[in-house]
Amino acid sequence: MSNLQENDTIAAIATPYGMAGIGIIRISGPLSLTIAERLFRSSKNRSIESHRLYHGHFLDPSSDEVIDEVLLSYMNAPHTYTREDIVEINSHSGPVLLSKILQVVLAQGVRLAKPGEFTFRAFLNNRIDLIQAEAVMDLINAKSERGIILSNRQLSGESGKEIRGLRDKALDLLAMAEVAIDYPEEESITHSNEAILYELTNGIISPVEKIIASHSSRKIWIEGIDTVITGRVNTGKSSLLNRLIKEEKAIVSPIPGTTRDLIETTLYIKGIPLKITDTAGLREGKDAIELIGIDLARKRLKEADIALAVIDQSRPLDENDRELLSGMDSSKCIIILNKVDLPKAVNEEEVRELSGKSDIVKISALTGEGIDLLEEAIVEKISETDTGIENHLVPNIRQKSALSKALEHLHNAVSNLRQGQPMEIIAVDLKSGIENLEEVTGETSGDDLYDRIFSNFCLGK
Ligand SMILES: Nc1nc2c(ncn2[C@@H]2O[C@H](COP(=O)(O)OP(=O)(O)OP(=O)(O)O)[C@@H](O)[C@H]2O)c(=O)[nH]1
Ligand SMILES: [Mg+2]
Repeated sequence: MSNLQENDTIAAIATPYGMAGIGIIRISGPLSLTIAERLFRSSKNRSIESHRLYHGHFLDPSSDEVIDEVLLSYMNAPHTYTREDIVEINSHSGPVLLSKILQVVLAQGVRLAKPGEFTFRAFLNNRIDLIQAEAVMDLINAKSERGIILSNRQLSGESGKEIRGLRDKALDLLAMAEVAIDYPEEESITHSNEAILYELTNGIISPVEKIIASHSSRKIWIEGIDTVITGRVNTGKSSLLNRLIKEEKAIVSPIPGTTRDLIETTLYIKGIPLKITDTAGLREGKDAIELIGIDLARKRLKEADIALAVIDQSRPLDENDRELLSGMDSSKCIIILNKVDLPKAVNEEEVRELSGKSDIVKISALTGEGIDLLEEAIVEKISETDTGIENHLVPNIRQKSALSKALEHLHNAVSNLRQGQPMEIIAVDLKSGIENLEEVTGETSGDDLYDRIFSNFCLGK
């Protein structure tokens, strides 16, 4: 763990910076109540009890001046977000006002909280596991209503239970393997080999595989599908972006090479969030800046979940079109023949031949013709990767990578068992697999856990 002290009192502004009706300052740690008693004067001079809301005034102790009229709550440990004593001050929200209140609080021997530190404490104090901690951020970042449902499932703790259940099964198998190591003469050993094999394959490996496969659903509902518009210069990529988002966001012009930067925005089609990016047209670049743009475009295309490859059907294919079409992965590509309002000059047969199994949709970005069909094609492409959500955990990249490592060890154990290798070897793989499963929930984790995960959280969360 990083050098964060765990027994000091921390505070942060928990609401976004800016002017609004209400802003919240959150304090967690042993000094919380003392601070509230020192800085808050309740309207009816009441003493502060836990889990109640009080109206009153927040004071500057150096002058005894009122800083703001506030509502204050105190929640004593352990029934709180962090499992420590917590005080929350609801004040008016103005940047200067909030930072003044925070400064007064900090002057009482309180440390400014780091991003995600409240949630980190909830994790350290065993109120939540790592999956739940990550789900908090998913919920805040959710890009769709279904994303909210998924995040809440993980937040409920069911996902952690599911993974711990699999870990416990692996622990049972390890115990069986250890018995076989200790009593090699026992007759029941062959029997236990088969039992281990069966349970490993059906009880652990198969559910882990299912969980890993559902990662793609997460991309769809929580993170947003990375969609890139690509194609040679002047084919109408920026016109298409504007048409899809119904806004003049990207510059459109008849001059080839208009777009150079990546133009990113979010688009919803039937409630599905897409992170869509318009890119520089592909050609032998004319100047250094355009070349940089084309490089960025190629890079983004490689990382994309879906590529919309735009061809201008009013012109014959050129080498840039051919190279693009033949290099496309048909599982993630939709070919768009644009400008159908103009006479056709492209050889459609050749497009089909070059693009293999990719879907082809004909549109006019200028008139809007065919855009509905394109949207349907996009939704269909996405649905191909949606696994439906049977299991509770829809893993993020970190969880998926730990699960994949577990899977590798479990597969090793299976093949070693089948080859009749000694139980000692099988036990080694089982142990590693168990460790990887525990990484998912955070039961075993490296020292840099805060830096890797929690430091990306919002301030005050
Ligand atoms: N007739 C017709 N013209 C179109 C259509 N789509 C785009 N255009 C025109 O084609 C030209 C290029 O459009 P852009 O959207 O800037 O093309 P682009 O692919 O982004 O171009 P670069 O950024 O230079 O690569 C503009 O003059 C558009 O008005 C279409 O469907 N029909
Ligand atoms: Mg453009």
